[in-house]
Amino acid sequence: MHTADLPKEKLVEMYRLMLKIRLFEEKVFELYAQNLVPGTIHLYTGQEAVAVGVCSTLRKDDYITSTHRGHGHCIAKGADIKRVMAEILGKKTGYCKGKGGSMHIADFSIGMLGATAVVGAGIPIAVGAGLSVRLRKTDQVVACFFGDGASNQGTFHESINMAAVWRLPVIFVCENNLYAMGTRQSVVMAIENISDRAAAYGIPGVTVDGNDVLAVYEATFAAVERARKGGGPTLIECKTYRHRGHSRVDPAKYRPKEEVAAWLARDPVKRLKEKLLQSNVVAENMLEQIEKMVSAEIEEALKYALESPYPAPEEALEDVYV
Ligand SMILES: Cc1ncc(C[n+]2csc(CCOP(=O)(O)OP(=O)(O)O)c2C)c(N)n1
Ligand SMILES: [Mg+2]
Repeated sequence: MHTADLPKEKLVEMYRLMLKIRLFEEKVFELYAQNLVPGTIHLYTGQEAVAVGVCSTLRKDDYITSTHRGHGHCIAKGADIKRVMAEILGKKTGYCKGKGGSMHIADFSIGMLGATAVVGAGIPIAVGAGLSVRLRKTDQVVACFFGDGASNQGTFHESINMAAVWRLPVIFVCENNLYAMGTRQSVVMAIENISDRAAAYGIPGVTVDGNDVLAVYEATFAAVERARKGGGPTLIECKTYRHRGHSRVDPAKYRPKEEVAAWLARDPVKRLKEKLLQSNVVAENMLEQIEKMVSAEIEEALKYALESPYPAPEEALEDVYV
């Protein structure tokens, strides 16, 4: 589907979701500054168009796998932000009863198979889910999020090869934000476009502007259609940028000021807002109303999380695999 054909409601919903991720992450950043977040956090701020563009093409029963930078993926797939917030704050009402934290959220009821702190580890899990779809003979698809750094892991190459050979319904979504922690892509890769790697496995590979939600939507829509019909996997590289450092402890001094400024000027949330206003899809006051509603939802999630109890010490070993 061409995005010009998308109904107004769908475009507005994409904006609402991107804004929800943005404001959620900004709230989490504030909370960590107040020392309310145990463990580390990796914020998705700046990359919202990828999660929303991809997940907006999926059905509820389709699957996703996520990464250490996973809050945006969860929200875009429809997770309950009260339980996400509670998990980040280590509370008993969180998705993992407060014992997994920011990097381990899963919700099978919405097809969110899980985030993982191990870089590249979600990729074989997505292929496993794709194989399960094949064995169960359904027409579900799997979208697998991972970073540029993860694409240098063996898991990336082995998993894509297997998915390609078996033509599994997996969409490999590489969020190329140019850095793996402090390491710039050009230091560790001799190629510019990670999508070039698709050719080595005989699958389609495409690079899109990952700060343009409609470009991400269009590329994913085509890949999803192909995958549902048995046409096999696609590698989609989304060029994007994280607005903040790698994790809570990183001030990101290694990034040139001009580079940061150039990417901030291409803020995906602002770009969609401008597009909606310029094309008269919505009036400014409607967007203001959406902003108010999203802010209220986040405040409600925060209240829920703050008022929830911590898990009891004697629960520490419950739900733990040994
Ligand atoms: C197997 C493994 N190696 C190293 C790390 C430490 N580590 C955590 S995040 C990260 C960088 C990941 O970069 P990328 O895949 O580009 O994702 P981004 O953080 O940019 O979203 C590294 C090296 C890890 N968690 N797991
Ligand atoms: Mg990266």
